[in-house]
Amino acid sequence: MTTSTWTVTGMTCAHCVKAVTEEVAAIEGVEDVQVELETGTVTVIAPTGPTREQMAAAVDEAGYALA
Ligand SMILES: [Cu+2]
Repeated sequence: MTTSTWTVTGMTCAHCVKAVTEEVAAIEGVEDVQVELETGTVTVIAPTGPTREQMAAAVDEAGYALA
């Protein structure tokens, strides 16, 4: 398993956290997602990856931006 951390900008509430969590969790292979609202930190656990492209697409889909 690989743990990667990312920063997402624009999240302001629990709804934002839920939206980002759901989109990132839908990336192929992702096993766990932890989103910290205060810092915008998104921790992803997966066998490999995800790639920056996958993360950017998922975060964009949720309506936010990958830093
Ligand atoms: Cu929100």
